[in-house]
Amino acid sequence: MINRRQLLGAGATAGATLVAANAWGQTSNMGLPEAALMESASTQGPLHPPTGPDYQPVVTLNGWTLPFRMNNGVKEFHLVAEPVERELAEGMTAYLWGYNGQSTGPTIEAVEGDRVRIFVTNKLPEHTTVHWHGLILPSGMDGVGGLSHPGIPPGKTFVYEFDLTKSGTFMYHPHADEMVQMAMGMMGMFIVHPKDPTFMPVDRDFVFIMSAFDIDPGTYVPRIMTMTDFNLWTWNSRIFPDIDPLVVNHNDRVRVRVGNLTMTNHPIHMHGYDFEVTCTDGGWVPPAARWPEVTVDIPVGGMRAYEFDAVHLGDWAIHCHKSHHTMNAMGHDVPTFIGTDQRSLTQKIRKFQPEFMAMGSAGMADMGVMEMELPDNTIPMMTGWGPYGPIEMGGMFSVVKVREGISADDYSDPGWYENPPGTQAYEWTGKLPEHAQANDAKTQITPKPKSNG
Ligand SMILES: [Cu+2]
Repeated sequence: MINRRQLLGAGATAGATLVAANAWGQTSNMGLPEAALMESASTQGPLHPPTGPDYQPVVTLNGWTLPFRMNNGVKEFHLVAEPVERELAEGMTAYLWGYNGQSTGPTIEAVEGDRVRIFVTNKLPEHTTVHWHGLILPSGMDGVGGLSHPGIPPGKTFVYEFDLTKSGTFMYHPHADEMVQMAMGMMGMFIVHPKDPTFMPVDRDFVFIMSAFDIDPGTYVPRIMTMTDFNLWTWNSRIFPDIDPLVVNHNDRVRVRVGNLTMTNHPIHMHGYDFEVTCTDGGWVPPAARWPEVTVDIPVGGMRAYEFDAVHLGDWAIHCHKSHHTMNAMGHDVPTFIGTDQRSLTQKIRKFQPEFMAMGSAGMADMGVMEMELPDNTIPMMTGWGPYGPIEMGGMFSVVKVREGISADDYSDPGWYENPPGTQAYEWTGKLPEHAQANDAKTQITPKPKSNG
């Protein structure tokens, strides 16, 4: 993390990513707090509070927490709304709007009972506001442009100030030219920790927010008018295979908080465990009102937090269960070829284009294996390699990695899980029962037409 003055002084060197959390503590003047800036799209470790009541800080997947400073008992933050360049995955960068150098914006963390003062500087070419989704606050602080207060003009700074009356998981986003500004990636999470540190403690607390973009392969700017046909489904403006894993120590109590500011719901499914929803953006769910789940549907404009005890070692997939949301940009006009014989067509096309390869006759898994030529600035629709071959995923997919001996603040990737002997599926090479033997080497995928008469 670096502040702007240090960034300019350092000649904007890449790699100068972690300075500044306590630089603010030293800035004890009454002026505008320095706006911290993040250069990197990789997950930053938890930011333990330098002052005030202690709490277990959250870890934002492929994100970071905004530092604060104390000023006469008020927690001060500085958000800068501005155009950013965000690496969605290695090989694909998007020109988005965000906060403090990234989209999505930094996570804000504070404690129930805190008074917060949040400076918002607008470096966008049009007005903006910040709405504090789910927080209980005075009407004039609610951030609805034209209703709560005038929009923040370009180049101006507004101040929001309110008491945090309840703990929980909230979000922030513009409520001014909302369709454009949210389609461009402006959003972030707002975590209010309970005042009582013994209330529902966890060892690991992950946070991410879901957003969707429509960016044609080879281009950089999202189509802002898209209503439903998005082609990039992101967690914290990041897509598989470059969403970081959720690294967990064996037997940790784990909370995962997921916000949804896309325009459709996302059923988030986690393998290897059952879990309970313990919090919504409305507040904590009392124990008697919880039930077991393995998939939790996150509604549009909503948040769900769920918890589990990490008793099962392994590499466990976590993903949206809408299968188009675990794909990267693709042509939606690709016809279905399953069961068709493309051989004669291939011969004809190869007269004009010798490298032509027909795809899709037996499904689309070949897309995950082949290195097709792609335009600049896009990544394949199905991609990612695991220890046993192509994972054939994209978009909203990651892996929960539960291991022995991970130390408290370590979130670095431990590599792939080694399955103990005798606990992995394997090829059967013995004799098959009669009815399971194929009568032809070629598997039949379409029924033979019945003869008439
Ligand atoms: Cu989804």
